[in-house]
Amino acid sequence: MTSTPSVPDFAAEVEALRTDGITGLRGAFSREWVAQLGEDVEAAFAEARGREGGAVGRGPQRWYVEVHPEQIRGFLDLVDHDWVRGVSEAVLGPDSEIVEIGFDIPFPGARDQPWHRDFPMPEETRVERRLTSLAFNVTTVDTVDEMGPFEIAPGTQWDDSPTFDHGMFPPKEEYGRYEGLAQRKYPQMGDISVRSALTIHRGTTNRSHLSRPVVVLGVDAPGAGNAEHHDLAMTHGYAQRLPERVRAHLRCPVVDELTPITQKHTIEGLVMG
Ligand SMILES: O=C(O)CCC(=O)C(=O)O
Repeated sequence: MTSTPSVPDFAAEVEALRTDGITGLRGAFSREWVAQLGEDVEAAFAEARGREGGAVGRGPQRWYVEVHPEQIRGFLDLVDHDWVRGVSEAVLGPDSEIVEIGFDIPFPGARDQPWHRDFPMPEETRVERRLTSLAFNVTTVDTVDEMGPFEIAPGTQWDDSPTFDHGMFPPKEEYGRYEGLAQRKYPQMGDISVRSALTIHRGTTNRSHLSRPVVVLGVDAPGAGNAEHHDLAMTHGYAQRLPERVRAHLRCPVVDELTPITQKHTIEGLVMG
């Protein structure tokens, strides 16, 4: 009898992403690691708010900021985590590309967003039912209901209708169906989730006195084309310090000096709330 070596194949995650369009891993990082991530997010937010175009509005009291990998001390730990690497490879293939690192930050007073996906459905998904990108999320706080959790409607990554405004916003008449499907997520410090950015979702009303930052890592299959909406770059020194297995997935410019990012990935329908 031969025994099969137990190499994780991430089949459960692949299946969950095809069915629900979201899954997660509890306790992937220590609370200390997440606290440091939270510090880097706060510093990047303060820097981005201090200049024109540094943070993009995603509704009242809610912003999105894209950063460079070296602004996040835990970037290497995150992208080199076995689960992040394994799920990326299982869904997107061996040549996946890291195209985005940033964060959403809803503050007290943030309201329910319109239901949306983060970009229109690509042809590969519509025609071949193939997911060509993933969004990994890491909360920097323990989520409680008052903070206005992230809400997602499982299975809706495949929804395809010409009635979607800009290919991203389902019509208000459909809200009842999304509300019927909706699951509120309460990730705790250390948890990671992964979703298709096509799965219809929204941030909800923050009634607490705390912000609820969430880091977003965007990974594409070759040719998916999301890199053109982002401005990731790294310095020569940083690139040299990365292990080759990670550098191979970062095809961004390598520069002498980083230029602060002016946000490109504006979701017009979310700006005014
Ligand atoms: O509140 C969240 O966790 C996500 C917000 C969001 O989907 C967005 O700003 O596009």
